[in-house]
Amino acid sequence: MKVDVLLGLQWGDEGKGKVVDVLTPEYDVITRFQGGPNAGHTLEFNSIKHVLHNIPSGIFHSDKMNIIGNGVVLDPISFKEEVDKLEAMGMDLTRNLMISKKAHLILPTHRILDAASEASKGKTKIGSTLKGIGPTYMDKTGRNGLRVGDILSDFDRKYNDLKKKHQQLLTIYDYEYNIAEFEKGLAEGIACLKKFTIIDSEHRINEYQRQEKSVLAEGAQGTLLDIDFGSYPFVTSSNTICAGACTGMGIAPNKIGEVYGIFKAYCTRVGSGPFPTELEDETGETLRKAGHEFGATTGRPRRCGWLDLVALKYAVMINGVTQLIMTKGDVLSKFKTIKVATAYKIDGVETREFPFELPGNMEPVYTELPGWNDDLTGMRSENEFPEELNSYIKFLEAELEVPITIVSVGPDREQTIVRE
Ligand code: 2SA
Ligand code: GDP
Ligand code: MG
Repeated sequence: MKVDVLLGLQWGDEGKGKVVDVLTPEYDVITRFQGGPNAGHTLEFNSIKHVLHNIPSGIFHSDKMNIIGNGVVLDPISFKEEVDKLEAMGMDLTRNLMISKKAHLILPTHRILDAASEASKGKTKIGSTLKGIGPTYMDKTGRNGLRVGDILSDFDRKYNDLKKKHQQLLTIYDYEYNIAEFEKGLAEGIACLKKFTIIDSEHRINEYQRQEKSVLAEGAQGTLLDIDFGSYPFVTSSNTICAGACTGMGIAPNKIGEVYGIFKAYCTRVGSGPFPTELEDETGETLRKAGHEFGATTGRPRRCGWLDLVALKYAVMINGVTQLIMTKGDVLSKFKTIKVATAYKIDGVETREFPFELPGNMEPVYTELPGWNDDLTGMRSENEFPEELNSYIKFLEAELEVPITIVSVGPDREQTIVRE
């Protein structure tokens, strides 16, 4: 059985957590393959909202196995906080969560390096979540990092050696920090990690395949934040695209099955960097309010804008998307007409190809479509969809050449419609 992948096609926060939770009953195993506690994946059921950062969104289904893969960067302190919260609700995570030995550890000094680097950049900062993601992946590719498997022997010595290196690196920054503050909870975090089954996850996942068990891989962030193909340098430090699922789990490309690409019916971005269809006006504010567009990890207001088909087509291409999932169409109910960017105008020349750089003087070329001015949140079947929503969906399917098979009309599990 092949591994299906669900990933974000925009700048993250498309609703991955919600939809992975909804799809989990169809799978045996749910995995995370990249990113770390920068992610905030929200899911809602029985009127309770949960936000996950490190743990796969299949965790609320106690009969399903969840795996944190080798491509993930894991902060023992943040991980323990998340485990504590879930265990306080009566869950026993040690039964259905396993962790790869090869996942890299985010250490307190990685978080300090992240903060120092961002502070040194001033106005040109990336707008990182300050979770230590960049410095941890730098240590991974620089071949200095510590991995989860390292906690099993002589961890204190390894940690202190790397900490010394980091302290030397920090001297290049004019940045004051109190290391003891950042280290609070580290020992407890490491002890918490040790409660879990730490595995050679690539062997386990391939073994699941041989046993015909189904696996769903859950992406974090989004394609436009990918380290290779996103709006560099305003990106995260991992491969958020489908290929990242192969390297982040040890799965061969020919083992990938469905690629679910998830997108919002409009666009958001949190952090710095270009955003061609951004609306820095009342319309953007209306979207932010109606869509509750605030960072699920940091609480930062998300920048909002119209749907960008140039970027979305690029994301569909890079990921080989086989099925599209559209979320938050309900948020657009506020609008009489809805705009969609179908091209960019750069120096007077129109292009439909996502360019190397997104220059400040570029203008999106919009197509305007009629809005639906109808509350979608109570709808449970596509037969109830207003004609204008059907037209919007048809327009997107024709442009993207991939079917939209799931439409989400609210944050709750129940507010999910599978199209026939
Ligand atoms: P980092 O921390 O080094 O990965 O930041 C680099 C850029 O990646 C962006 N990024 C995100 N964008 C959207 N959502 C993310 N998760 C949180 C959420 C974000 C939050 O679910 O809302 O709470 O602010 C996420 N994580 C990283 C980040 O904004 C930088 O632009
Ligand atoms: P993720 O990072 O992709 O998992 O997304 P986030 O959890 O960061 O952000 C998505 C937000 O939209 C969360 O607050 C979800 O509860 C919410 N959400 C998901 N799908 C829908 C939807 O179809 N409609 C509305 N109104 N909210 C949604
Ligand atoms: Mg999020």
